[in-house]
Amino acid sequence: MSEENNVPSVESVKSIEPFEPVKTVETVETVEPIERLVIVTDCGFDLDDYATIIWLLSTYDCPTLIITTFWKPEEKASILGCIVKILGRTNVEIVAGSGVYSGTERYMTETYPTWPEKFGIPTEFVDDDESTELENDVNASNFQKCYKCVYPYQTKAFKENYSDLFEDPAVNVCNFPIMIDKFMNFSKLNEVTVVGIAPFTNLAYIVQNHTPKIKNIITMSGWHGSFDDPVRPNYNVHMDMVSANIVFSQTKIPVLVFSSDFCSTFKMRQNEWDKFLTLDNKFGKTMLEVARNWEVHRARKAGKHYESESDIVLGLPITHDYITVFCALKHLNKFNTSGIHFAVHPENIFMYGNDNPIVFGDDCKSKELGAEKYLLTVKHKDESNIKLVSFKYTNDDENKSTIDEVYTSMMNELFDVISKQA
Ligand SMILES: [Ca+2]
Repeated sequence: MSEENNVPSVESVKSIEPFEPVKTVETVETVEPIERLVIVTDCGFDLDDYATIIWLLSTYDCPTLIITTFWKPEEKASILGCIVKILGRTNVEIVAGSGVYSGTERYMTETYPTWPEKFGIPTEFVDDDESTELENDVNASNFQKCYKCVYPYQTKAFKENYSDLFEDPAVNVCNFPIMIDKFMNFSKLNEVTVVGIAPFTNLAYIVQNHTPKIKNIITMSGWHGSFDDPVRPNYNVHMDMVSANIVFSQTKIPVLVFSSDFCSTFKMRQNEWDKFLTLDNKFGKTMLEVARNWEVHRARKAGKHYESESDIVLGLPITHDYITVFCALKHLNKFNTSGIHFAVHPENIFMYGNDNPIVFGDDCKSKELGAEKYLLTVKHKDESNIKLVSFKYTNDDENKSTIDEVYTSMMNELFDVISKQA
């Protein structure tokens, strides 16, 4: 990523002044009505972000600003530009935010020592020619080049199916000042609800620059593992822990956090997915192509051999972002929330090596392993503007029928939106 993108150095982010504490702690009781909506997304991999955005755009017709992040955010903005046009929305702006990485493998290993090796190291160093070479090789080994390849496949699917709608690029490569300008203009008159379904880099910047206009933040970025062993913060937190800390350490904006264990409890059933596999309209087929692109990546990770891409069986997709947003906006009263305090230990942000992967105890209380052994702590604190939605504090059996009911309506609503498009 070039200098012009103004990606902040880690040092400059660390030196940002903390927020002044406020006396009155606001809590999230209900998040509707929504006057204005901001969505921060890392779409381009699985179906999850697309499902969330498609549902949001078809459910709320308020002015909306979408900010993309991670690799090639400007082309992701082009994909989303297609979706906005397909859904017939006219009051949606899309801005390419910054990605997380400045492009070095060292940054990744320093900030994320517990990142599982099997996922590969996502970097910027693969050029487009190399990506193209791998495009038709279903059985390419799963190293970092393939990880990055999931995303160009999806661009290709939209470019081929919607050449009339796909603008390349839809917006110029953005930088932080432009993004913040856009955000400030967007939120000038109304308070905004921010949905964060991506790593925190862009979210941290809008929080720092425009706090008064943010009504609340809904984010899929919990704890309690299930993303993988050992127990640890989830992907979105770990991808940019410094920025996550900025969002979670402020005390002015109510934040609703959905934990990984909560999202993992909702499982798609094969019969629900089978219904999606019958989609034969252009939009439905494009979304299935997106799922196939992700499956290529999954197959490579698992070392499965396929004769061709069309032989790949589409497995049940991940829907954690969608569950978060759907439950936050429509079913929050059905689930328990718990106040928490979140803190990154600044001196330990840059942990080297993989020797001490446990970051905190499985009951979410800080574990006295010595400061050098954990990266962050999450503690219970009733009076907090950060509310965690988690099944950790409830009886799973009691929630079973609620979960089934919520999940079924969620998938039906998504299917209806996708299937009725051209
Ligand atoms: Ca996401």
